[in-house]
Amino acid sequence: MPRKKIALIGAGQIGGNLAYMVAAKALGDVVLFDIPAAEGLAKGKALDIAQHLPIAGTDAKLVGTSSYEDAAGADVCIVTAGIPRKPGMSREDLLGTNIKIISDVASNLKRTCPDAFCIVISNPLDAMVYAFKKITGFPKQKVVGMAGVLDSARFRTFVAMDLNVSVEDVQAFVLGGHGDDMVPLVRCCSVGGIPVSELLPQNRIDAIVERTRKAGGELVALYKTGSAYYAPAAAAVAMAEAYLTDRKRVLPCAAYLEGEYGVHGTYFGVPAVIGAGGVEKVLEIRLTEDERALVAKSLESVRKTVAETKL
Ligand code: A3D
Repeated sequence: MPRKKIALIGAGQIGGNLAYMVAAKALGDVVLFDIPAAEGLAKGKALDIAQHLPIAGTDAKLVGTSSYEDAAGADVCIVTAGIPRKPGMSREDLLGTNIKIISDVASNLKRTCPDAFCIVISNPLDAMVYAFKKITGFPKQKVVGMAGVLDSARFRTFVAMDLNVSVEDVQAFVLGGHGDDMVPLVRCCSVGGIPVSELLPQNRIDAIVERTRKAGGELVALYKTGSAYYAPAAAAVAMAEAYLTDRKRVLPCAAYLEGEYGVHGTYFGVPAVIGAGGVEKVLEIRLTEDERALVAKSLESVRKTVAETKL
């Protein structure tokens, strides 16, 4: 069986880490694409990562390129093309620049990778994945946004840090758009099967929820020159792996909704089953009145940003 081909569009901070993780896990061969001005960066990272494989003990072919023809026929495309936030910026501030970049990427992938499972990471996430789907016309099962896996991992990390327990034993998920009004669902967070509310007082839970919502900004303030990249790359790799291995993992991600959670024609963060069919199913849960109000607020923010794409 030939090795799978994974095209990474954008060879910046997340793109480089994606290439590293995909190759180290031997998920497939890697095409690391960037614009001609950054072709050296793409070629350099591809070569550098290839040289670590004899030590890692895995095989993958890596190509750095600025030609979409090298990405042709990819099984998975992961899109990180676009500028990241700098201190003081909101994700929405990126829209004007990144919508042009996503339009360019989408029209090229439509031509070269019509059968790929496409994971969009560029911000503002919910609007960029919407634009990508609109321009490519790819089916909703094949276009998904990465945000929920990362936001949920952040929530899990903060709970584990507070309780001094293994991250592996903390389960949680975050619903809604990838903005500061995302909805970490405390009711669904458990530690070794025990509801987190049994283990932490409300004020500490509230602080964790707030830190989760602002976790992206916390890293932007620390890095100063850009945003998070290790955890975002790992989150997208988990999604790609679920697709390539048909694992049917339940992963929160930005899925195109057609009635689920009462949402029509918008990408929104929900728990989804990812397997060989792509986004195979959206899992719906009943929300409390308070949760519904928070989700409605998040949806309003997503709709406002999507409207600005004018698509
Ligand atoms: P960065 O290191 O700047 O890499 C972006 C790369 O995109 C650069 O190498 C650019 O040259 C390249 N690029 C620009 N225009 C094009 C184009 N037309 N075609 C192909 N490549 C192009 O940024 P990064 O990797 O840190 O972040 C990438 C994106 O991910 C940003 O928009 C971030 O805001 C976003 N991001 C999203 C999350 C989510 O959870 C959704 C988390 C972190 C970052």
